Amino acid sequence: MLHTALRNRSNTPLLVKGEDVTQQVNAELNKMEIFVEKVRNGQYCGYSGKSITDVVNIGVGGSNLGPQMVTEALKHISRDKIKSHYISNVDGTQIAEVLRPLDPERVLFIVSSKSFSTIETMTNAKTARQWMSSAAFDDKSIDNQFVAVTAKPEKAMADGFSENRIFKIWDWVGGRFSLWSAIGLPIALDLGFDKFIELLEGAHEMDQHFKTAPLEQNAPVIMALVALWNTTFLGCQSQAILPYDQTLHMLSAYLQQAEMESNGKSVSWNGEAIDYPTVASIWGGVGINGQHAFYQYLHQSKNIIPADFIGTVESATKVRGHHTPLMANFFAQTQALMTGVDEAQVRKDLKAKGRQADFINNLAPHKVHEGNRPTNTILLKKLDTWTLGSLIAMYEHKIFVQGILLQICSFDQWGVELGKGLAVKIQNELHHGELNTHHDSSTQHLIEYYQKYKQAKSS
Ligand code: G6Q
Repeated sequence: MLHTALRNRSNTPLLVKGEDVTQQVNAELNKMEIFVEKVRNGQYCGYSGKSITDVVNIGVGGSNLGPQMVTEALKHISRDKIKSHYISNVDGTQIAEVLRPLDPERVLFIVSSKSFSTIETMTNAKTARQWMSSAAFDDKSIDNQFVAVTAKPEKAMADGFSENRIFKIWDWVGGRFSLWSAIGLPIALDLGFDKFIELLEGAHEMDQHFKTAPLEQNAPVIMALVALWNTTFLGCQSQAILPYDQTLHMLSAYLQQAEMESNGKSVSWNGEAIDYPTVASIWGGVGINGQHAFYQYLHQSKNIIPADFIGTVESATKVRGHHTPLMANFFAQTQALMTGVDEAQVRKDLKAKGRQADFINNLAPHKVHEGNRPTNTILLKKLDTWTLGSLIAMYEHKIFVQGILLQICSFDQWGVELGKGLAVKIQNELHHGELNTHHDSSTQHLIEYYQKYKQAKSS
């Protein structure tokens, strides 16, 4: 995978099958820039001649999580010229809720799909089109309000997108590594093209670091080795991502896909079964909220959960009196997880508070924290476009190094195909009210129940 070519800001030529992809990337970036400027300047209008105020990205997985995580993280620098919205779920509730407050005269839809065949995305795109048609009364006039991002332009064209409304990505861009390409169009529309470039520059800087820094100072390499140690050697089965910065509230969801889809494998790149654990399951959430929810488990459960703590020296939004208590918790939690507190100390503290012996005997074992729970601390000066680009790129390279160490292919995702294929067949059955008998009895009965009650409801 060549996602680093998407942010190759030094413009060094990079040949793929004899073609310089840097030129292709730059050409597409130019096309994006012109489009973004037009939309943000109010020159690109909806069917009634009004400027665009809202952008709705329709896409799922890699065509959703990156742009959404980034626009959420950089809300504080968005001047709100354009508001971004995301539709990923085929559950109609999401599209209904997203579209409800929007004005069809001022919305731009981005249909974002590398394959341009993902059923969820195509279904949502069709519904968006119907919503627009019923408002505009003229199907042709709404064309401008739909653009596509895809590696299959011919499919988008067959769906009615003209060439100037198609932004290209390439087969060599993996979905979960694609936010640096035209998949990042919602980011550029939301923040402005110059900010999008800053994001790419931050990532490029990390690419250079990864390429040139000695191994013992190389952040992605160190992160990968620590992860390998914790998971493969110490047997830790999950890993928490705990940002102490509200801007990063979607980071764990983003990394969950990036790490788990890349390295959640059980055969080597030669196709041989492997007998060691690969990547831990990734989860997490904003640190402070976690403290009042699941940190109990981090501190005292029998399972050891390594965690990445990510904080900032300077707050993204200056609200007096908030950053100090936030960061005090940040430092306190990693200290507590590392040092813990033994029974002798617990007893001493209780005694100093004047507690009686019986009380101390009963309570002491419950207050013991074993400590020695591994954490990585990433302390950023400030969360801005550049640092965010660097941070994401660091995790991308960590994933790559981990894949190499584990001898697995980080860039495929066969595990998502089986269920997808079955869903197509079952959707057909549900559609026609039929039931094939090839299912296992559990699935068979569930579908029967669904069909029976659905029919009863509609009769
Ligand atoms: C990412 C995965 C996956 C993919 C989605 C959407 O690496 O392959 O999350 O991005 O399935 O695919 P399309 O972009 O083709 O619709």
